[in-house]
Formats: sequence, structure tokens, C-alpha cells
Amino acid sequence: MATVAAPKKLESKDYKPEVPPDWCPGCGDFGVLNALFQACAELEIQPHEMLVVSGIGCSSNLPGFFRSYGVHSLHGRALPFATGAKLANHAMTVIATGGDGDGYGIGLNHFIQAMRRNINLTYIVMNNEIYGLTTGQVSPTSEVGMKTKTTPHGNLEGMLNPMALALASGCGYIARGFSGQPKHLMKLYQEGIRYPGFALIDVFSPCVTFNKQNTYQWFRERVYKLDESGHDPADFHAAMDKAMEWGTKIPIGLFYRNPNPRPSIDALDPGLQSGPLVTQPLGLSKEQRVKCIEEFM
Ligand SMILES: Cc1ncc(C[n+]2csc(CCOP(=O)(O)OP(=O)(O)O)c2C)c(N)n1
Ligand code: SF4
Ligand SMILES: [Mg+2]
Repeated sequence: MATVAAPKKLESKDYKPEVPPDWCPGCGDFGVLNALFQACAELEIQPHEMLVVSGIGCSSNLPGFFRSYGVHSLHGRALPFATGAKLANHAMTVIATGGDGDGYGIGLNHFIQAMRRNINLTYIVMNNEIYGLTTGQVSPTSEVGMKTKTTPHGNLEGMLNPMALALASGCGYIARGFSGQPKHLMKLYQEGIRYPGFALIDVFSPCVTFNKQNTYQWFRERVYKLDESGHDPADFHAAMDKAMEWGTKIPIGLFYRNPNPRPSIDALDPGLQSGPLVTQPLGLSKEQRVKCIEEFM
């Protein structure tokens, strides 16, 4: 009798393409990527059943270093692209990635709209508080007073707070990790990917080349884990209080997980209830055509 081989257990190496990342040695994005390999392997997501979409930036090069379907789109446009892909095939696990400049600067409107719409995808933002790819300009998350190429006398603008913004925009899963703590980060990814709606994971991912202020050491001295501090992630107002913390102590971990997740768009849209659009027949049936003509004539 023929025996059927048990399916192979996935490992990190199954997501590694032949081309290794070309990030600067020590860049925080390595830790972000390695934690994602591990998270996907443990969740047993087949590479051909997932899509990783990015914008433009060092961090946005990530889909090229991950073996799955991938798109390196336009600056600030990872989320619109990911939204379209998810609606076309909601059976796919969709992960959007990028940087603070990409997502919180040029792409900020799309970030807010995607959370409001509640598209079921996971958004990983490698937040290094600078524009890395373009060699060190100020970003929306750069600290006040920070000296960069474009702010030689110090940044005069206030910092954007992605955690508070996500809470206010209806995001149901809001977490922050640190690439220097990849195991902790991996758990945040896993929960975010499993969450049935838009999930934000902001990651402190130091740019060792252009941000000499927010270094690994700087973060290590400040970050503390919410899960070890008695924080209740089901409490929206407690999450907002934690989102406002910045200074000598900075929280990482799960800020908020909506205990009653509102249904995501793909769970609500009537057109998607008979299966992913890509598997539905193209065009209209005769009955549908007649119904349309009757309605519009
Ligand atoms: C429409 C448009 N404007 C500007 C740029 C130039 N540009 C490329 S990446 C980038 C910023 C990248 O910063 P971030 O998203 O934080 O990524 P990082 O490189 O820090 O990972 C900018 C301004 C561009 N490619 N397209
Ligand atoms: S410039 Fe900064 S963000 Fe870009 S690869 Fe180098 S260390 Fe990483
Ligand atoms: Mg950046």
C-alpha cells in the first residue's frame, strides 16, 4: 500500500530567497526580517499563500528578501496596493511593510484610511525615525531637536505618534516591537497575522548609518515590555495612556487588541461571500445582465 508523506514542517529557511539582503551591516531591518521568517514558519503559512507588499525605502526592500509573492510598489502606496490585492484574493495572507517615511509621511492618508476601512492585513513599519534610503533626512517620527541633513539646527516639528493615531483611527490590533528583541517581536507578528482585521506592528529598527541618536543602546536603555507591566491590552483608554509615553521609559508589546473585533471588509462585502474574486467566474451571468438592464433602464 502506498504511503502518503507527512507535509514538511516549515522552517525559516523556506522563506529565504537566494539573494541576501543588501542592508548595511547591523541595520535593524535584519532583525525585523528574521522574526518574520520565524513567525510565518510557526504559523505554517505556505510561501505561495502569502503576499508581501512594500513602498519605497531601505525597509521597503524587504519583499525582495522574502520568498513569497511580493510587490515593491510606489513610495507611500504599499497599503492601497495591499488593499486591492486582499480584496482580489482574500484567501491570501497579506503583509504590508515599509518605513516611517513611507507609511507615516507620504503614505499617511492611506494608513488612516486602511485602518478606518479595516482591511484584514498586517502592517509592519520599520520605524528608524529617519529617511534611511535617501541618506538621512528628517522623518515624521524624528525627535524634536534631532539634527539631520535637512534639520542641521535641530528638528523644529512635533513627532507623529503612530500608536495614538492608530487607536483613534479604529485599528483593532496595535503593537510595537524592537528589532533588538526578535523573539518578542515574533510573537507580536503572530498575533497580528492571526487578528481578523487591520493589525499595526510598529518596530524600532535602528538605522546604524544615518541615525546616530536612536541607536540600539538608546532603545535598550528605555524600552520596557507592556506584558510584564500589568497592562490590559483590552482596555482602550489604558492603551491610549501607554501610547502617550515617551522619554526615559518607552513601552513595547501589545498596546491594544479589540476584545470585540469589528468584522473586516472582506468578511462584510457581499461580493466576496461566495469566495475570493480571483476564483469567481469573470463577467455577469445572463440573469445578472437582465437584472442590471431592468434596474438601469
Ligand atoms: C514620490 C516619491 N517621493 C520621494 C521619493 C524619495 N524617497 C525614497 S525612499 C524615501 C524615504 C524613505 O524613508 P523610510 O520610509 O523611513 O524608509 P527607510 O529608508 O528609513 O527604511 C524617499 C523620500 C520617492 N522615491 N518617491
Ligand atoms: S541606511 Fe540605515 S536603514 Fe538603510 S540599510 Fe543602512 S542602516 Fe538600514
Ligand atoms: Mg525610516
